[in-house]
Amino acid sequence: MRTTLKGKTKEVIIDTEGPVIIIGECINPTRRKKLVATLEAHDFSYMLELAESQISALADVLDVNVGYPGVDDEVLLPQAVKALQERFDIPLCLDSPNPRAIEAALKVAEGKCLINSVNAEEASLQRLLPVAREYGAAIIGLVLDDDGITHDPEKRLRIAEKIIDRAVRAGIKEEDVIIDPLAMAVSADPDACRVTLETIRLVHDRLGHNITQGASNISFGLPDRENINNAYMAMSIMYGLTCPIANPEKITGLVRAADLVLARDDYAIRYIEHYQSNLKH
Ligand code: THG
Repeated sequence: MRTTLKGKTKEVIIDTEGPVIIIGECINPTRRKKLVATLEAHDFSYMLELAESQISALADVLDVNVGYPGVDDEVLLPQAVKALQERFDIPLCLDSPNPRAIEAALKVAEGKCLINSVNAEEASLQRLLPVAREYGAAIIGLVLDDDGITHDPEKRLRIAEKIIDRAVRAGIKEEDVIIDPLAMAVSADPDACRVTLETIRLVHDRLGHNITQGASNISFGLPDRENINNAYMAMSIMYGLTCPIANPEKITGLVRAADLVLARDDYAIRYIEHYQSNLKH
């Protein structure tokens, strides 16, 4: 299955049969005090620097999250999108729990964005599916519903099916629904990663949709997070993860290696390209 996203002109295809696509996570105020401080001053230069460095590290899509307590992201998210699109031709993933912010950003965005995110709560489906349809956006569907988060992978699969079914009935193409299996901290629940990996396998095998997830959520609260993230990322890709939201400076090498060993990189062309681009920096 193929999901196409677009910047102003540039198309990115997320293909369940193709190489892994990297959605850069770094435009996110989590632990980035400088981003909050500069955005509060309506200064987008640091955000643009974060975009630039992620693009150099081979991000294919940029996640844009400008939400923090006290901010009106209905105003800030569209401004951030405009500033990014004036400089860069890379598809954007609009990351906000506020549907009004998503809608305001889609109004000014060029190309075809990814909405991050919709879930199976009735309010979310009713509010966001018509918006996605109106602006021709793709969506990330988080597998939680009005009963909350289940720890049963079969139930998470059924929630994914529900989101896809409702999206298609709202006029969205099936391939424009990317499923998020809900990666959560393994420090809080020893079973968290196993449940999510099994969900990835089920969604891949039975539905064949593209799959995303936050790459570093799982290691919150633990030391030496990169080892945990890398082990989990490799297993997730094996099971069917196709477009992680991650820090490209940390993940691209692993992603290229995973594509190579899974026979998605003939003659190691992309692997070597990344190695050489690293030498230049
Ligand atoms: N699924 C979907 N969207 C998501 C997530 C998900 N969006 C948000 C989040 N999870 C993914 N994005 C981030 C962004 C930053 C960090 C983690 C996840 C992060 N930042 C570093 C830290 O906290 O140590 C700081 C910056 C850095 O050093 O890179 O961890 O799961 N659909």
